This record gives sequence, structure tokens and C-alpha cells, in this order.
Amino acid sequence: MIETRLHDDVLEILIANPPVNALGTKVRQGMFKAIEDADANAAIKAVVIRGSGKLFSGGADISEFGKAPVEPWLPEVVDRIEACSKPVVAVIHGMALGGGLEVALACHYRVATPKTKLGLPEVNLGLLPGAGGTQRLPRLVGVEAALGMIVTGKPVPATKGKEIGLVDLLAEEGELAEAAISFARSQSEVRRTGSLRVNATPEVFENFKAQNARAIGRMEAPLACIEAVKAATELPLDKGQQRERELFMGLMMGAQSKALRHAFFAERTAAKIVGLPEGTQPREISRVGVIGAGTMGGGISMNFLSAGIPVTIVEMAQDALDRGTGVMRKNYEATAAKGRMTSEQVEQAMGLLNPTLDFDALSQCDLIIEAVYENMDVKKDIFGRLDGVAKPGAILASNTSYLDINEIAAATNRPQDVVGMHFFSPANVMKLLEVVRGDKTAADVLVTAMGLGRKVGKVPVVAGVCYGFIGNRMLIPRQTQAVQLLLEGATPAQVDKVHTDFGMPMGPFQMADLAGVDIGWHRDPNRIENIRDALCAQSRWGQKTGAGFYDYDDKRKPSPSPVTQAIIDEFRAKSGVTPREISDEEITARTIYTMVNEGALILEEGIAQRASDIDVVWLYGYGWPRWTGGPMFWANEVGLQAILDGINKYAGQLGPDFKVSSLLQTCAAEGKPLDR
Ligand code: 3H9
Repeated sequence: MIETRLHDDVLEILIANPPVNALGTKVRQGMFKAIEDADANAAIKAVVIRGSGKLFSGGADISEFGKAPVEPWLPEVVDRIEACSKPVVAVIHGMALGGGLEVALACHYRVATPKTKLGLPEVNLGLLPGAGGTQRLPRLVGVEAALGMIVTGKPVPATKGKEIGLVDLLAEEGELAEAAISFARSQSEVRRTGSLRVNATPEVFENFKAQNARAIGRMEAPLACIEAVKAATELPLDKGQQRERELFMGLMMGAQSKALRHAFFAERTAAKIVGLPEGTQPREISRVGVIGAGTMGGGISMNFLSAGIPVTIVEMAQDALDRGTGVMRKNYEATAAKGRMTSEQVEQAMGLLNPTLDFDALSQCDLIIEAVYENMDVKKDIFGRLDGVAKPGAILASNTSYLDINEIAAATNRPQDVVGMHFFSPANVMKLLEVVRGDKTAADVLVTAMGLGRKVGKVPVVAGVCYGFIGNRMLIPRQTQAVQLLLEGATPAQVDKVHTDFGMPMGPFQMADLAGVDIGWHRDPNRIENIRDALCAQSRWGQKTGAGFYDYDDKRKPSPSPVTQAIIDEFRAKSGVTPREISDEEITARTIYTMVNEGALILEEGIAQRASDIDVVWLYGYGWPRWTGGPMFWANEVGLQAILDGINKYAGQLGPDFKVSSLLQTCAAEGKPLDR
């Protein structure tokens, strides 16, 4: 875990704890001892600390959090480093994150490669840097730069680090080790960051809080970070660290950090595919084909283009093709205008696009993603044609949001090569990718789709075949109950408010208005069976027509609609319903607990591999508030019996088709968390 090597009079301490050199117990013990030994050894003049593999260190070992701490704690280790009587130099390549950067901050000097990323991302785990980071960083770079790094959690490149005083010397990767050793040897003094002083007026902190109020939202950790940095301006190092420790422990024991740590591991666990034959290798993908240049097809293509993978995009008519590629270019240019891309990168990405009307051009592609509208006959026809065109071994994927992948696969003679790749709109932005495993999908096809998803920056999750897969299927009970609640006496704003108060970016009706109230309605426009149909019949299709469940002004600001209310009243009268007062508690039970129940059904049917995968789907596809960990984690924390009691209380209102999950019942009865 810790290796030491003597370079004449300079001791190199190497952190060797793959994959990310996390600072677990053994590393901390080894590092502490190595520094003690160096201090005591008269033959050693200076020390360098380096990481093995691809980075310096990814920080404290998160998997140890919440367990009984083992000494020495990281704060003790970093203090010991700073107290060393000989110059200690951090030699940083790749990344120094969290506790990793705190170790570097305790060193007397820092040498890094220009591409190195330095950051304190603890806030993303609902924590603050708890090993002196909130005290030493502001002392070194000033309060404003430190607040920026600590409260946003965003790392800075070492080149910026050099400008702000965080890095003393930059050296290219190949020369780093040598440069650092001679740098260390040439230092005659120790330089302790902890003994510096830093000042700031209270307004600096208040202004920062006000400017970042939206980003901070309901999160506890950013406020605690600000508090800790403030302590650095008021207290000497030891007292400031004490304050930092108190705040850190408070966050660590709290519900938000527990949920955020769950989210961190859930995201990584989702990449693991259950039941895969050992050694399954992905297929090579050097060109992707996309069928359909609409919103989805264009967005999907952009993911690959941005990652440097050429795309052949096929449409049926020239004007649709031109429109589609035009939108893609406009999107890229908008990103460039915000400074997040250079114009060369825009040209590079667009240069990898081959727009064509020639379906046969797909024969060049290793993966072909169909992104046309949701109609089984159309999709079957396309897959039948693809079967005749695609090269042997090419992966045939559908972006369907609801339809049966097995039925689509059956339209080909190669069902083993067919898989679902369900992107979320806007597909170039949303991180979630549901990879739908058909009955016959080959293991290497699944591995390829999952790996490629990660390569283009998505968070892929495996789902089985059912109507709506994981995410959209869980929307169904929510939407059904939400509309039913309107009939019984609630208003759209009341239902939505329960969801936004919960932390969701929008409620069911705001979402329906955004996505289009008319989805699925056009197939049978004469049918008016419910409130939704009636809205559609009056062209209230949502934001796109300026009216849906809400009225919209020209800035798309919603307001309650008297027209919608009249439609609701009419349906109440028709159904003989006398409206009653509906409580927020009832809305929660009927629109959120029922989603948890659907998640439990998804688990018991084996549609999701594990409960945490469902959390990942909702965190990355629907903006579920991350600090609650996702619907399944949240339900476990609330208590499954409480969820079940809520559902049972309103069983009479949930409709004849509502089915309570037996897994939910069993887990609640046995006091076990929801999982397969
Ligand atoms: C902290 O430092 C607190 C201190 O201030 C105070 C202490 C008192 N611990 O992401 P990857 C695992 S809090 C344990 O796929 P990449 C990860 O689960 C920490 N495990 O790799 C995965 O395991 P598996 C502050 C960790 O190359 C494997 O390593 N630091 C940790 O895409 C590979 O991970 C952070 O918040 C960890 N710290 O990205 C940084 N980190 O293979 C968190 C990773 O079994 N880490 N693992 O699924 C990251 O952001 C990314 O892992 C990193 C590498 C960018 C480093």
C-alpha cells in the first residue's frame, strides 16, 4: 500500500493502492510511519510523496465511511506530514482529489503535470474536506478561490493551480519524478501552509452564499463548507481544524451524505452486468449508424460525434435530413458560444457526420441505432430491412421508450445482435442510458452497449423487457394517480407542488406539459375518455401549443388555467364525483409511494438487476433529488412499512388494476431493505 524508495538523500513515498490510491487504513498507517521514519533518519534530507498508476489519489476511502474509524485518522496523517522537519513535496499526476489534495496541501510544496486536476469534491458526497482542506486551501490561495473549489466541488487544472498559488512547479509527465526529486533536494526550508493567516470580511461569505443560493438549494454540505472556510479566517489552524472536524462529522452522520454516498456507489455498481460469462469482450465499434434525424436521432448522434466516433445518419427525405443536421450544428454552435467548445471542435464533430438518404450506407456501421417514432410496425419493418443491409456482427439497437425489444428482434434473423438503447431527451445532454436486454441479446452485445455508453459519457443501466422498461414504467402509476387526484378534488398546481417540494425538478403535470400532453393521443383523436383527452381535443398539447394543464405566457411561464379547471369540473360532473379536500399526504402516498411499489414490482420481475439501478435511472433520467439517494434508497430510509401503510390507506382509490408488490410486502414484514 505504501512503498518507499531512497534516491540518495531524498525519500520517495509511493501510494500504491489501485485503482484510485484511496487513503484507506493501511495507506494512512504506512504514510504516517514513513514520515516518522524520514524525520528520524539523519541521512534523509527531503521527502517526495507520489501516487502509483494513473493518479496521485482519489481521496479518503469512501467505503470506510459510516464504519468505526481506525487510527491514524487522515487529519492526524496530514498534520504529521506538515510537522515534518524536512521539506516534503507532493508530486502530483492525473488527479489529486479530496483527501488526496489535502495530503498535498499538507506537504510543504506541490509539483504537478499541467494536465493534473486538483479538487475537493467532498461536497458531492454531502461532506466537506475533513482533513484540513477547508483550513489550508484558503490560507494558500485566498478565500474566494478556495470557496469556489470547495463549495462547487469542481476540480481545477494544475495550470490554474499554478496561477493561484496552489502549485509551485509544473513539469511534464515524463520528467515529473526527476524534477520533483531535484526540486525537493534544492529546498532548504519547510514551508507550513497551516501557519499562514488569511483574512476576509463576513460579507465575502454572505455574498458568496447569495450568489450561489440556487446551486446550493436544499443541500446542507455547501453551507457547512462555507462555515468551515470562514473558520479559517477566524481561528488558528488547530482550532479551525476542530471546527472543520465537528462540521464534517455532523454531515457524515446526516441523511443527505448517506444518500449521496449511496448514489456514488450506485452509479458505479450499475456498470456491473449480472450473469455475464467470464471474459466476455466487447465488439469493436468504429462507426455508428443512426436511423432518423429527428430530435432523438440528432441528439443521439451528437454523443458519438463529440466522442470522436463517426456517424452515418439516415433519413427518408432531404428536407428532414437537412433540418436534422442543421439542428445538430446549431446545438454545437450554442455550446461553443458558451465557451464550452471551440469552433474547431464544432467543425471536427460535424466533420465526422455522414448524412445520407441511402439506407444501404448503414452496411458500413458496427452499431446501428433506430430512432424513429414509436410504432411497432414501422420498427419491425426497419429491422427487417436492416437485417438485409447490416454487416455480420453489427449491433442493431432500438431507441424505443416502451416497445417490446423481443418482438423487434424477431423481425430479424439475428435476434442475438439486437438490443435496446433508450436515450433520454435531450439525448445529447441527459446522462441516463437504459440498455435493454432482450431474451436473446448476446452477452458481448450487452457489454458493448454498456461500455460504449460509458465511453460517450452516459450512465448506462441494464433493464429487462417490459412496457416502459424501468424509468417510464414507474411514471405510469404516478401519472394515472395524478390525473385521478384531479378528478377527486386536487388541482394540477397542488399535485405538482408536492413533487417540487420533495425536490423533483417538476411535478407530473409540469412534466406532461413539457413532454407533450398529446403523446399517444393522435392515434385516436375522436376518443375523449379522460381529462387528458379533453385537453388534447382543445389543442391544449402542453408548452408547445402555449397551453396544457397550465396556461403559458410567451416566456413559457405557467399559470393555473380556468379552461383546464372547467374541463376538470365537467369530468367531475360527468362521473358524479363531488370534489373533496385532498391532503399533501394523500398526494405523496398515491403518486410517490406508488412509484416505489412499481419499482418493487420491477425488481421482483427481474427487470432491474438491483434496487440501486432503479435509483440511478431516476437520478440521471428524471432529476430525482440526489440528496435522497433515489426512490428505492429513499423508501428504505422512510421505512417500507410506512410506504406500505400509505398505499394500503388509499387502496380504495388506487383503481382495480393496482397491484401491491409482494416483494415490498415481504421486505416490509421482515424489516429488510428492498432488493432482489
Ligand atoms: C474525502 O476525501 C474525505 C476527506 O476530505 C476527509 C476524510 C477524513 N474511495 O470512478 P471509477 C472506486 S471523500 C473508495 O469507476 P474513474 C469506485 O467505487 C473522497 N472507492 O474510476 C470504483 O470501484 P469499483 C473525495 C473509490 O477512473 C473504482 O474505485 N473523493 C473511491 O472513472 C474505480 O472508480 C472523491 O469524491 C474512493 N475515494 O474515476 C473522488 N474513488 O471498480 C471519488 C473511486 O469496485 N472518485 N473508488 O466499482 C472519483 O471521482 C473517481 O473515482 C475518480 C476516478 C475520478 C477518482
